[in-house]
Amino acid sequence: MDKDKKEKTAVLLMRESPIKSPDSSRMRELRGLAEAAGYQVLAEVSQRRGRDSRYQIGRGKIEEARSYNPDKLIFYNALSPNQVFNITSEFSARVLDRFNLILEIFATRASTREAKLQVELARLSYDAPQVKSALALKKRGEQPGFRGAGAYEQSMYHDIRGRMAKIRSELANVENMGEDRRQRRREQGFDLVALAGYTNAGKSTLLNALTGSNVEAKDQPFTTLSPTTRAREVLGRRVLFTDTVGFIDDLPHFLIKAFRSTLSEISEADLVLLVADASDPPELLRRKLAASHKALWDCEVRAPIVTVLNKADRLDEGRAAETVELIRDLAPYPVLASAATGQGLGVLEESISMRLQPLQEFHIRLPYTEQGLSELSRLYETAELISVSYEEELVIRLRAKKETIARASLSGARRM
Ligand SMILES: Nc1nc2c(ncn2[C@@H]2O[C@H](COP(=O)(O)OP(=O)(O)OP(=O)(O)O)[C@@H](O)[C@H]2O)c(=O)[nH]1
Ligand SMILES: [Mg+2]
Repeated sequence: MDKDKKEKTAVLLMRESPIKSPDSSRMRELRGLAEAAGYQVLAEVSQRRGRDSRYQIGRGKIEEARSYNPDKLIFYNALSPNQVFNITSEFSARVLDRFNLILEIFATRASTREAKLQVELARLSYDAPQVKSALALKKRGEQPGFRGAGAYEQSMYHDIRGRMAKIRSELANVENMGEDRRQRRREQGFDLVALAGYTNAGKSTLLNALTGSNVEAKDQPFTTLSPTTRAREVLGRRVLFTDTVGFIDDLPHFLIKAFRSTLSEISEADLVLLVADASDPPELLRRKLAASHKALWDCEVRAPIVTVLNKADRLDEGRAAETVELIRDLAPYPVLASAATGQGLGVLEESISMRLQPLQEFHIRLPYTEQGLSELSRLYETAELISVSYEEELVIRLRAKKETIARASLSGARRM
């Protein structure tokens, strides 16, 4: 009604399963997402019932939502192309589901070329099956002898597939560059630690606390889309910490696939810090931890995982101990910490250093030449030298990563 309003408005709708106990945290999360996407939420409408094949939720509930006259109806539940069509045409309402809402947020936050391509790929992966099903509907309704029906969708579908292939190949290049970069960093003696976890858990704040950096951290979902890497020494080890995009419940697999090049910072890390918000109510904390584990599984993480129960400053000692007990099955040895106050960061460092692969001991020779000497000075930087003797050759005992030694062999290092 109000044509002068500046903010987009929305009503949120959620159909809850009648066999599960009601869970208001999901609606609260949807509200957070809607607000992060710039919507003013006019009302929340929910219903416990089985899925309605035509509208997802009951007709009366859609009418109730429409009565607020919002710009958009935003559904928690995923909508099929048919449901979108039915609701749009029968209620003259514009609809979004939670996945589209997440993509809207991602689209506004994407600042790097990589992030933009990933968002576009996710959008196309979502659109492709919709266009395909529109095509199938057209074909079914096609009259015999009437040629050309569905031609528009057909060519659109082709265009989408073509564009997806192009983006995938560009992202594959980015991923290869990432692989090379990780290789170089390991050669330089760094261990790669990824900060992963549910969105808004405090990953960026923790990166800032650990490395004294100044990455944007805000009380809203999906502040971080692109990874940031910062160095810091942890009990004598050179470590690179990488802050990454957050997880959320029910992430479609294709979204994870679209973000593969970014998520490879997690899948290829030497250690993953799984950051969780310990101040969430226990059931919600468990749900978010389970969703994070599923996402780590989807990312094919093989590295050890250290769970950080962040925001411990918000818990008293009793509740902290209770929380640790309640999530024992999901996180056997969590570290209670606060990125905001610095509490627990010393314990976290010990835990990190214990879970990193120990450096291996090597005994190598380098030629006593300018190149050999310059490699030696590099090794002072990138490894722990135990002894060096200057004989006809340089005879060196050291502890290092195997990648560092492989790199040194290019300068003539030989293992003894
Ligand atoms: N009290 C308290 N607040 C914290 C702590 N760590 C983070 N926060 C707050 O939690 C909110 C989210 O922090 P971020 O660091 O942006 O969280 P994130 O995991 O990087 O979130 P996304 O990038 O959006 O996925 C911010 O308002 C932080 O100030 C903590 O240890 N204690
Ligand atoms: Mg962040």
